[in-house]
Amino acid sequence: MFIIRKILGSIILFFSWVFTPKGVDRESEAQAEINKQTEKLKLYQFQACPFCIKVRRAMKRMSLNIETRDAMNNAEYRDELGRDGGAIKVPCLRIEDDKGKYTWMYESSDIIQYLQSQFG
Ligand SMILES: N[C@@H](CCC(=O)N[C@@H](CS)C(=O)NCC(=O)O)C(=O)O
Repeated sequence: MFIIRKILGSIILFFSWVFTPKGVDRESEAQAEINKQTEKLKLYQFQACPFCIKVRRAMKRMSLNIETRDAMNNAEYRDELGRDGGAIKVPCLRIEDDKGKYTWMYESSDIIQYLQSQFG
């Protein structure tokens, strides 16, 4: 089972790489402003998870530079996700508000909808 998942994950990653979406082009000032806003966002994810790939492709289409955190191989990020997010399930977007409070958003479709509402 592990091997099959590994192979399927690699195939999905390969096709996602071949068909990498083109990002939106912005004026450098507008992009810099968006980069500043996306510093408050962190995407907890697994590299070959199809739902995470879906979110990363949406980020690419919107040219969002959001830090990704590997919750499979990095024990610190995995612990944070389980402890503070509530479940070790990916993708999960950690959103920091102006007061430094975090909201943990699960579900790929909800994350994409949120990003589109903010930056789309
Ligand atoms: N409906 C969820 C599915 C997410 C999902 O199943 N993620 C898997 C990795 S591909 C996961 O985190 N599995 C661990 C678990 O459910 O405990 C979404 O669209 O985000």
